[in-house]
Amino acid sequence: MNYINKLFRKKHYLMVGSPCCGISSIIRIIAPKYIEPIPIMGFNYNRVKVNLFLNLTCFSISGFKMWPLLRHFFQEITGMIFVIDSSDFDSIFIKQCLTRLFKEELLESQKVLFLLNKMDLKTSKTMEQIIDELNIESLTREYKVVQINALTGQGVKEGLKYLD
Ligand SMILES: Nc1nc2c(ncn2[C@@H]2O[C@H](COP(=O)(O)OP(=O)(O)OP(=O)(O)O)[C@@H](O)[C@H]2O)c(=O)[nH]1
Ligand SMILES: [Mg+2]
Repeated sequence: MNYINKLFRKKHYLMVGSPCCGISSIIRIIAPKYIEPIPIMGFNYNRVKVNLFLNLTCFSISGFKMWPLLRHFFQEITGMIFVIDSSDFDSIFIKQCLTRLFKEELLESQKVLFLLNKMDLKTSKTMEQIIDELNIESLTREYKVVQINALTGQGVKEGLKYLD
């Protein structure tokens, strides 16, 4: 794809992660003017228009009850972001989420950007530990792992360039 086409192509990223992983903080960095709606019945879902060419659909995954609703958006997706709270995550649950996402036919050709958030905390695991625990290297699709701090924004925009 030439540079001009790439620049004007519409992009729509799916951003998911466990509750409290830092999705709202990342949205604040990417789209500071976006106002989050109040979650309905505990369901945390955001559709963010970042600019003319980029939309985000964001969910916290706390279980799989809402999955049928999630799937409704998969056909629009041009890239996936999986946010991980590096200081506190349940690797069994995250692996379940990844398996579920990667089983989806509509997401088959999508690259995945792993954002390892909260890297500033002393309790955070290292990138190597997380890759190992989640067995990320065994993935059979294109991916990139980037460390971020969603409070300062460090790493967020650079990471997103991977999905361009
Ligand atoms: N130290 C540190 N704290 C962070 C970072 N990112 C987010 N937090 C904190 O983690 C908590 C959860 O962040 P949110 O951005 O609300 O996370 P969320 O995924 O939107 O959470 P829910 O919508 O409640 O599921 C907040 O107290 C943030 O201030 C980070 O990079 N470093
Ligand atoms: Mg949130």
